Amino acid sequence: MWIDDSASELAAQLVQRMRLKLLCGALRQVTRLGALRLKLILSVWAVGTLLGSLPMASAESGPDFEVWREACARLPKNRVLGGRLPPRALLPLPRFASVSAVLDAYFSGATNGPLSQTGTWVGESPSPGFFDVARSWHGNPRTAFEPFVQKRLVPPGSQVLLQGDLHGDIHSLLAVLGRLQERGLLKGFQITDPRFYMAFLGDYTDRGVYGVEVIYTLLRLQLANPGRVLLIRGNHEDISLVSRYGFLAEGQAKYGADFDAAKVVRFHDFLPVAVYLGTGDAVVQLCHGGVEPGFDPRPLLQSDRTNAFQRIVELKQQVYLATKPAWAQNDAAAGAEAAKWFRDFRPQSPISPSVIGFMWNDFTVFSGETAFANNPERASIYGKAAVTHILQTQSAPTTRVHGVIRAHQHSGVPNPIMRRLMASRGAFRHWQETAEPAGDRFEASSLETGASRPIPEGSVWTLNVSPDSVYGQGNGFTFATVVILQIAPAFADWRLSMDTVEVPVK
Ligand SMILES: [Mn+2]
Repeated sequence: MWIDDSASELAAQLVQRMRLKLLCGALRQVTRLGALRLKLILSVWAVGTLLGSLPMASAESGPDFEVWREACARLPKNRVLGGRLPPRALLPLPRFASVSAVLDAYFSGATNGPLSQTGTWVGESPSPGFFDVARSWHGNPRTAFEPFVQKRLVPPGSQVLLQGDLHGDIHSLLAVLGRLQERGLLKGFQITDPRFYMAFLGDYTDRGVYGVEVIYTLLRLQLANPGRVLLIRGNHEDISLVSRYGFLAEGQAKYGADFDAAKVVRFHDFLPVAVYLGTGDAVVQLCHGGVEPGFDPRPLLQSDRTNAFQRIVELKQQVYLATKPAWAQNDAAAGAEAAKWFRDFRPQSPISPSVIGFMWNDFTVFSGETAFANNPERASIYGKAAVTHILQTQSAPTTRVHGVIRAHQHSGVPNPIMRRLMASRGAFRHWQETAEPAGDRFEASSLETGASRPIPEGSVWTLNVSPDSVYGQGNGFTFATVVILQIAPAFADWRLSMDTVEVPVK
């Protein structure tokens, strides 16, 4: 893989340096009480100006939704900033303490809630170090890296918002939440309809400069609605990515020595890398990247709990290939590639010794493409025959995995999948065409674009990335997609409902 262990070593050193800076910063401030007092007065003034007279006392009582939305509305768009930071005076969270407070509340929920209860883990439970937020797998003191997946069954008749990559785009997130307010599904941060849930598919930060504000908003939503807001771990929920693609730099620029990078990235470890979501005997796989042939979720799917977890202790991709799946036999090139790249391993990080497919993998666009290929710059690309087989082998007699809904596969320049994402109003179902039409001139009218779409057996859906981003700029789109999964008693009646909301990007 193009990112190796040295990247996470580097990231660990970075966190160590930040901790040292934090300590030095605290010492300096003791000797600069006067300056500190001035800073405090300015901060209070900024909070008071931007957030009305509301105090930021605790995570639960932070600014209410409308105040928060107004403060964020003043922020210049990512497209205008082009990577620069907004003026400090406009920051809706002038002090890191506000971010820290929601993280504390989040950690309290993660370490005392369902994740820590006996019986909720199928197979091996996490080690005690998993719940010790002062440790991490990349820091000191060190704990093991322990990724996991979740099964979540909800009552039939439930609706689930699904949101693709946000990448530091607070304006699009708030536009989507605004639409949910109009539709009466949300009131402020509070879900009003007992049958409504929300699932965010990862890549919350990096590339856009409002990662802090995005995470803060997501955590406020989750804290206000325990068990109803699912945050899934994308490939950017990894210290080796956020240290390279902008988020740690954003935090440092906004908060200086106050920014506790180790604390912020520790929240990644409590996010499942996939959620099997559904009702009765039917689920779909929600994740950021793609399928992971080395994982066997059947123990989890067979458990009689409606909310349960299973660790990814070991991935056995070669063991899967040894079952001689037909796709690897019928498609010799795909079989040879798989034999070359598949391996059995215990994940030491999201990317080593190889990537976790749920976080990283992609899918072919056309049904006529090969069943398996490897992109050494990124991850693996799975075709229809391979996905059909993998979902079948990963289904349990009691619970069938009917399809995959994910995000991740975006480009800053128009390419086959980006053009189809635009034409499909931000939710593209793979394999609708067998091949790219001659001359690269596909007919948008040949694609599904309806406001309510059935979910064929074994289908894979990619959701678009938010528009106030290099992706929106490069592909010329300005809409965010509001996707709601309608869960009926019978899977054949499930629907994906699509709505778009314009995001002013100037
Ligand atoms: Mn991604």
